[in-house]
Amino acid sequence: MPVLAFLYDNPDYTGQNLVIRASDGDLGGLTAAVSSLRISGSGYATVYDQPNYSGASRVFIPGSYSLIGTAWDNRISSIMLSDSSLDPYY
Ligand SMILES: [Ca+2]
Repeated sequence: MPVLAFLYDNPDYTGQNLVIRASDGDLGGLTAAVSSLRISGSGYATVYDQPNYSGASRVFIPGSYSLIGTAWDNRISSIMLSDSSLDPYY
């Protein structure tokens, strides 16, 4: 299955949300607002704290993540999806 990302404005996968089916360099109203996310499918997502895949980055493998209390709460500004079964850490 292709990798998908579900981004949420609020904790616990609530609030304004976006389904990301392809890499997106500008999250619009969710820019610097994402507080929880889910990644599904085969692959991984790389998030960036600046638009257009720039700035600091972090990789998320499939799973559910709360960003509250982490350095990435309200910080994601763009996201790149990678369809791959390869582990991004190797
Ligand atoms: Ca938020």
